Amino acid sequence: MGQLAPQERAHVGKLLNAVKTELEAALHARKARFDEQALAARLDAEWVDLTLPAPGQPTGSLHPITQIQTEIEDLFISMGFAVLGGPEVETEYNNFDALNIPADHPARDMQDTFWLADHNLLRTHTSPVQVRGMQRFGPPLRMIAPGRVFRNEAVDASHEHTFYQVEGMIVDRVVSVAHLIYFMKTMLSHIMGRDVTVRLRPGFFPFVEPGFELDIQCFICGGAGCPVCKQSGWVEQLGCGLVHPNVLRMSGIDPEEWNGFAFGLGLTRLAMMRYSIDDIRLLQSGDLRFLNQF
Ligand code: FA5
Repeated sequence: MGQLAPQERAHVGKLLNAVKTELEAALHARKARFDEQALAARLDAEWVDLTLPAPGQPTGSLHPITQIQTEIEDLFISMGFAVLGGPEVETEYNNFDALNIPADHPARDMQDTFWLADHNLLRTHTSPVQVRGMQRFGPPLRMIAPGRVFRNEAVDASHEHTFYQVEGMIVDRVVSVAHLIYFMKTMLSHIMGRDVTVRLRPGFFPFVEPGFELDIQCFICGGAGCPVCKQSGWVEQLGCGLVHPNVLRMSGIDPEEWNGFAFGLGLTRLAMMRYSIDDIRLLQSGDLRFLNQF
């Protein structure tokens, strides 16, 4: 403008103003159109059909151990057993003494124990519920007791410090190892959904005599040997035996008149066998990618 002749300035100034106004108007108009288009696109994308049914909550499912526990409970109820519960904090007496494991007995070392104050402990097995069952109901008795147990041991692929067992017990007039085998085969075949082959090995538990470890033939390899059964063809499932007369006597039952069998099944290990889970730590990891599969 400075270089223009004074008489031209007014004219050019007016012209430039007109151009500026026109450009600004065009810019605003285009911006408004873009805004409109963006809004239309958003309304299109975020459109909600209020007539559709609501999507609903995603459903959870029962933990695999709970599923097997429920199946075992239903099976034993159908065979006339009561399902009993017991506290996870137990007395030393119920967990050990009443099961024929006195304070100085080396068998106490078989189960590394979380001790609490005043001769209490976190129960190391479900066997103290045998004691509670016998004392509460007396003979004849058919009971199972599923529950959580605790051991102060190093965790690895097949050992947890917190795991599940199912205890079982019959006290009646004439109970034999044949009865025991029948019930164990029935239970394990039911859970595995097929006939299982079992074998008994001598096993020491102070509360049974004779005592056994019961193995099932590995159904992952059919007995040929694989990593799950450590190439032996057999997998240990439970301890069992005929109830020791001292155990009956201590709970006020006359062993001359009554006898019985008892078993303690590792429920966590059974779940691993049924679902071919190769690491026990997965079960209590809380990992939804694992749990969603059940
Ligand atoms: C007992 O606990 C006995 N009370 C079982 C019993 C009951 C015997 C009645 C006779 C009569 P044991 O310590 O072997 O026995 O454990 C029983 C089962 O629990 C084992 O076979 C195994 O399947 C499981 N188990 C033991 N320790 C662990 C662990 N750290 N993690 C996972 N499962 C375990």
